[in-house]
Amino acid sequence: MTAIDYSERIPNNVNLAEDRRLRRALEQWQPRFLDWWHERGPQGYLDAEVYLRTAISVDAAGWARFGYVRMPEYRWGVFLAQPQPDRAIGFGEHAGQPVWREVPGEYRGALRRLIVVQGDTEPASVEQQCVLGRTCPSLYDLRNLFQVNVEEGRHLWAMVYLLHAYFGRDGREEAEELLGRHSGDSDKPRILGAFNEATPDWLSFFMFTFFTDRDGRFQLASLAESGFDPLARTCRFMLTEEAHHMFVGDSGIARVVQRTCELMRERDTDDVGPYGGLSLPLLQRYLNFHFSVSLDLFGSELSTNAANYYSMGLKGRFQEERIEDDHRLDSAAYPVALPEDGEIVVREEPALAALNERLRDDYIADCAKGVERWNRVIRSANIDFELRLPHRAFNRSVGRFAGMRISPDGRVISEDEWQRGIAQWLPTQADREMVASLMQPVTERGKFAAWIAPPARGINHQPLDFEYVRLA
Ligand code: BYC
Ligand code: FE
Ligand code: FE
Repeated sequence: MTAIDYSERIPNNVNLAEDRRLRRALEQWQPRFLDWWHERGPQGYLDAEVYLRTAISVDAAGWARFGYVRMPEYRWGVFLAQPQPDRAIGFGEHAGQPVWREVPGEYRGALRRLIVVQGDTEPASVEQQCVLGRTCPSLYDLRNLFQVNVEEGRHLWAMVYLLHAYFGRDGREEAEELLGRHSGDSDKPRILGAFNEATPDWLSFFMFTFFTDRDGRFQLASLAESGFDPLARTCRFMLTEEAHHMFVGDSGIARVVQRTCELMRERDTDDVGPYGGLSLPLLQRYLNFHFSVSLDLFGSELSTNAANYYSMGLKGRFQEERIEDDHRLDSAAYPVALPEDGEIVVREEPALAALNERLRDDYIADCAKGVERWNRVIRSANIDFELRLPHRAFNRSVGRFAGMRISPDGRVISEDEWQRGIAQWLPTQADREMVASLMQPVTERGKFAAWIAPPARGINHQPLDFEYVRLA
């Protein structure tokens, strides 16, 4: 049940061999995916051999095999977590009923929309990161970038499988469109805002994997609660891959912070720019940007879409089964920060409508833990500086705070004050140029760029000077 069949053209544990129609449909989509990968995927490393992990089973223990792979030959496939026997729908109007193994007709449109939005983000991130290989700070980091990229590619496969297997013709059309929209394209952009932003440098990449992949983690966790069992099982397996993406961001920023602190102490200055480091205020500005853009991904504070997804049993709360309430929320309330008469006030709102905000709260709490880990690095260097998450209303483009002028500490401010503050709050052109100037590739084994500390340990118990990527 858990073993993955690698003798198939499309590795899978969904018995593709016995579903000829589906297999043929996916085999027709496969070359388009590969064309897309060549055109829009990692640039310049098609022949490099990369030390990647590949899923060999969906068991929690030992699902990965490590070995050298040329990325275009990576075995992208369809892997679902094992079904849970007698699983019942955990929330909403159908709570307690057996989960759906087919798409419930009345919810077809809503479900397809959720799957398409999820699927759209995966290739978008690969497109956003396609030029980073050229400026890698080490072979270790280059390998991690590519690991993230191939897994986001596989996440696209996961959603395309659902579209093909369960949505017939319009599913196939949506699967095509997932390769037809492109990040930042003015005619056919990706669906969600953050996925049309550029990821031009490695600081942005680490911030992205910390903040934006973390939205992925929370969204996938909510979808893993779904009453539509194939979606739940797909997302459960995706979450095991997502953990590594979180690690890349978390440890990446921690290593940048560590290097910055070392330079500050060595040179006895806050301004480490001239010595090839990234100053703490600059890191704070990047953090502000990526956090606020990622908060937008949760949608409006009050959303009938979110309420419907929940009542329909399609998208749950984070760790729904651990929450002790009626799992219907018909009369429950939830506190939501909202703008009112030029102020930000917290009001009790219907919990159903506030589900996006609730997930955003869970996300913010998780981000705060990561920031605290970075601050521990700063404190242990005896430096008096604290990185902070800006207020949730700062720099928002989606929801009730969209377009409002709100300072990082959560004050509603005038346009004038905003304009005066912005250069301290968000990355400036000079910051971006400074960061870009540091992005000189380092591809010698065991060597790391001067703006980032080496990691504590290698991948899969390999040493730091392991040849994580064999350049062609
Ligand atoms: N940009 O009712 P509302 C990941 C639209 S990341 C542009 O508040 P709803 C990954 C919205 O679609 C995880 N448009 O929204 C990370 C709606 O449009 P319609 C991705 C936006 O539906 C890194 C309208 O505004 N997965 O996996 O409650 C690397 C009203 O909004 C945005 C998911 O998101 C935006 N930011 O919530 C790789 C899970 N926000 O219907 C991968 C699936 C909202 O009026 N998606 N809009 O035309 C969902 O659950 C929901 O679609 C959202 C939005 C939470 C995104
Ligand atoms: Fe993903
Ligand atoms: Fe990810």
